[in-house]
Amino acid sequence: MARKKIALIGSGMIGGTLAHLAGLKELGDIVLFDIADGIPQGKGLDIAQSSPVEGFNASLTGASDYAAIEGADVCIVTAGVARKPGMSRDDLLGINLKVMEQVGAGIKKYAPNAFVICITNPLDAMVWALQKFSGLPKNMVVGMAGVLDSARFRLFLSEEFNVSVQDVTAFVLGGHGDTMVPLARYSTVAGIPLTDLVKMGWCTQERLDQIIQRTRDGGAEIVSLLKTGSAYYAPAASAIEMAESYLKDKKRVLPVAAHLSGQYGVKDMYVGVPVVLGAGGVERIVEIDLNKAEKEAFDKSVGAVAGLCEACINIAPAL
Ligand code: TXD
Repeated sequence: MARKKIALIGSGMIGGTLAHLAGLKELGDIVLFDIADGIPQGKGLDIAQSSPVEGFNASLTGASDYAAIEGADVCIVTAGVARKPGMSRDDLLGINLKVMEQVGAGIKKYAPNAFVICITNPLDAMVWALQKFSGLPKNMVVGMAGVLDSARFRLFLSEEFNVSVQDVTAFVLGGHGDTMVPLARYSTVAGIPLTDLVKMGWCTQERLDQIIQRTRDGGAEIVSLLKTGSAYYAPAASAIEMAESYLKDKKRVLPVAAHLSGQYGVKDMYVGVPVVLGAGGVERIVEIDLNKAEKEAFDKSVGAVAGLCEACINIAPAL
């Protein structure tokens, strides 16, 4: 069986890390693409030279021509500008929307059958625009944010409770950003909901609220430490988990930015919800009951995403 082909559109910090992880996991042959000629070629060659040492088989090539992504099974999009300190995700909107237009055209022409994972910020608006610019089926275009946000929540909880990260599951809904909705009653330690753990005295509600806030601010915390860019190891690992579920038809239940057509009362928008990811792309959207407070928080988050989509339409009326 021929190897799968993975196209990484954008070969910056996340793109390079994606290439390294995809190689180590032998997910397929990898094409790095970027407009900065030399960067994708250099990173591809460097990672390829690690393959004899690590013992993985994959071809890694770099390109600055979209023809190189022809026939890709998966495209992971990080192309654009990353946040600098003091810059919000929304500041990026205007610049990155133009990038999505080019990327969408490239994917439409050369990889119309691919499963597409968008990472570029502001995430929920960019994945929405990318789906429209590319014209690919809505179930084949998703955004990565929830896996990362819930990984951050899981790490902070595991440190608080002094238990393995493996035994902590977390559930985060809504848009990627300050309005994301971490759901305590659906997040657990070995199946015990956080709401019960508070009753059991594992931590106070106040402490849990602090952890939730730190999760919401998780991206900004890294930006303020790095000073020259945003997070890339955990975002890359999160997107690779999604790509792997598609390529191996694992049918993982993961929080992703998915196209909603009425679910959760939302129409024609991309918002973070739990979905089943398999060979059919988004095979199912998991719709859970929300209580009043959760619904309010979710609606607020959806409102923020809707505002970003409107801002996109003002810039690009064709959307
Ligand atoms: O949870 C999430 N979704 C995120 C999103 C978590 C962390 C970072 N997130 C966003 O990912 C971040 O705000 C950025 O919008 C993207 C990519 O972050 P990265 O850290 O990889 O940014 P880099 O290192 O600046 O890389 C971007 C590359 C860079 O090499 C540019 O030359 C290239 O994108 N670029 C382009 N490639 C192709 N085509 C065009 N038009 C283009 N413009 C820039």
